Amino acid sequence: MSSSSSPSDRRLSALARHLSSPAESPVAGVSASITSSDVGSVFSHVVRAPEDPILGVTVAYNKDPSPVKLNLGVGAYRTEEGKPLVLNVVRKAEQQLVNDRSRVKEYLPIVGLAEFNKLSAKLIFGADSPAIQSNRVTTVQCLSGTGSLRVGGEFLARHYHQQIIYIPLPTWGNHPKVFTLAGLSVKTYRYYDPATRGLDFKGLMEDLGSAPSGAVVLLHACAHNPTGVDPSLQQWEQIRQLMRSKKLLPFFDSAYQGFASGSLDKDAQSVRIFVADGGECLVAQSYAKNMGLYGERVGALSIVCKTADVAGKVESQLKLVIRPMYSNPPIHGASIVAAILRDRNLYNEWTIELKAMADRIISMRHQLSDALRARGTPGDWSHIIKQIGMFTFTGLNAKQVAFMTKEYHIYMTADGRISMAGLSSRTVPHLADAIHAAVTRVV
Ligand code: PLA
Repeated sequence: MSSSSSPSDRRLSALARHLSSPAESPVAGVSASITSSDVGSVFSHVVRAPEDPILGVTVAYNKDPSPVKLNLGVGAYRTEEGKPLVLNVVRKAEQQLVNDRSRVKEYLPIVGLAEFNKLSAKLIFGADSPAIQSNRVTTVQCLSGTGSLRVGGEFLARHYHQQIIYIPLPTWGNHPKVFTLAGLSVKTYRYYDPATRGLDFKGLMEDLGSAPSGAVVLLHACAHNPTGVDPSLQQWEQIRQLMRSKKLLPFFDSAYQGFASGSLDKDAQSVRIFVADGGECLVAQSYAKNMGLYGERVGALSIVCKTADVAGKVESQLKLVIRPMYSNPPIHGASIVAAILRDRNLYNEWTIELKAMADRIISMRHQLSDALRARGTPGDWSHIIKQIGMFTFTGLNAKQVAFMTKEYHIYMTADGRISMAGLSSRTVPHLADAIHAAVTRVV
């Protein structure tokens, strides 16, 4: 990448590289033969793109007429009855908003709802965070976690000297696309060891240790997606020391605060140890999972800076990223979050509902593990209980996944990830039967 090329040139060439990567095959390429039915359209050269590897699972699921079908693809919480859940506390907050006749639908400022931003920073950094108290943090409301990552990526591409971002291998499938299209150059660091189904800590430290000084490093704050494997606190501390000594810039993706352990504070510890050393970092927060606000698209990007002066200037530039992208964010979801975070009773009620969701997921882990043991399914399945958060990274291969979808109507991503939040006591036996058949019949 030449340093003299303009940001838009860089973006186009990055996009071309991305689209020609073998992982994305069949490729949404640029040439195709024109068939007779296409003649006359200026878009006749457009090639049908493949479905998204995660959201496309839901598309396939919706087309399946089977009564026993089960969607364990996208990470969306379901109740024991298999239904989507709107939290009680969200219903209450929405009622308050509806009842308040003084509320209007005017545009929010470019950076979003001020109170939401303040409370979101407090939630992730802690109520007594010195970084917040000294105004070193700028927080802008964005379109959920994805929008926050994208705005952060675009800001870095414009204003940060090092254009390389390291993402874990594997990671959430959208990460490389978000950052590539933001204009950054994406590289990976080792994270997961399939042999132990645990963290490849040595590989991680080696790869970050040999990263160029100043590189950005994407870290999952907790409940790593898709592996469900997180560093221990001691390992986080070692990662912090290494990253600070090499001047690597941390960019935390916090999409599951409260979902890993059931505790909002515990799940924010990784972020807080980095902020406590006075250094700089970025954090993308999502309320999709922990408040069940998926479709409301509510999240925040915080950038912790060395001084209040720098933070103010950074915020002024974030506005220049956001304004031409979507002008300003939507008001409803952020108002719900602010209503809950500001009110002690609603906040407490939220933490109880959140813990109940986290506990139900943990109970699904135990039920699935017991069901496999009862069937004598070959292999070590202890990782089902050890892994953390919404997903189990089963170790099933793409052929076994395809078999389970075809024969059992169970839908999951091709990498063998299953959303534990989509399971219930009623559906565990069906999944266990399918896994048992897959590992005994498909190699
Ligand atoms: N970061 C990580 C690590 C995620 O897993 C997800 C969502 C996001 C960010 C973005 O979420 P948001 O924009 O909705 O706030 N991952 C889901 C959904 C749950 C998806 O792929 O969009 C998943 O199934 O992996």
